[in-house]
Amino acid sequence: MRRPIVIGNWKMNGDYAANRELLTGLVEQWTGVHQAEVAVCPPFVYLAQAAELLENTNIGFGSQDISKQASGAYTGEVSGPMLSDVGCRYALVGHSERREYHGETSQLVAEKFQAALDNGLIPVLCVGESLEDREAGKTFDVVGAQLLAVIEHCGLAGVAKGIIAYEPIWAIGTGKTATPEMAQDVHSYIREVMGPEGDSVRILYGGSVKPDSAEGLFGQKDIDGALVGGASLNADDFVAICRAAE
Ligand code: G2H
Repeated sequence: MRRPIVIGNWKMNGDYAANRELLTGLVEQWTGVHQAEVAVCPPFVYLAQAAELLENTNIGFGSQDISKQASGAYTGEVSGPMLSDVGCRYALVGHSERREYHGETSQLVAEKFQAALDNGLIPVLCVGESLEDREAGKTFDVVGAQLLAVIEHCGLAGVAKGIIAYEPIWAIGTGKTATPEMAQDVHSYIREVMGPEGDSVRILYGGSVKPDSAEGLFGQKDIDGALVGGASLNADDFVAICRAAE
């Protein structure tokens, strides 16, 4: 039995006032006992604010990235020990925006995944193909290679301690969502690559998930929740997606 989970990826958005409004709105609407696990990933500088506003609630929080190093002369980096110290439960690794705009390779992503595990964080590994890859029929090759790099570095058992997010790049922030069937095909492939460990690992879909597309996606047997960008910046929309996951 895999517990559904919905994670909001705020990307580089927010400020103290807007975050307060968003987080207090979420807390108000997500009280009580829920089947779905819910978390948000604000920018690093607002993690402490999230820690304060989410204290003693059933909403967790995590980071959007993590350094592969634990400490030292790495200007601008934020380490696993720091993220644990501030109360993070999750760390996103290998988001396509990190791979594309910051040159992150699958090897570096694998090291970041391990750094998260080493610090008691749940890594959320993002994988996904570009439109060009999809049109060339290379979706499984690309997603498989991204996943295998982490399996080789952290082992199947290591990867199974994390969460996998399938995010087709062509669906990110574009308003184009993969159809539930398209997403299901890739989720089922990911589970197959994971072998016996695949039964328990949670696989999220990400890419323009909105309240009206969530239900169809969550109806698929291998889709265990969502990594939500744009729609996670609005409390009503985000909560509607969380409810659809239950
Ligand atoms: C994909 C997703 C969140 P959005 O990047 O990781 O963003 O829902 O805005 O496409």
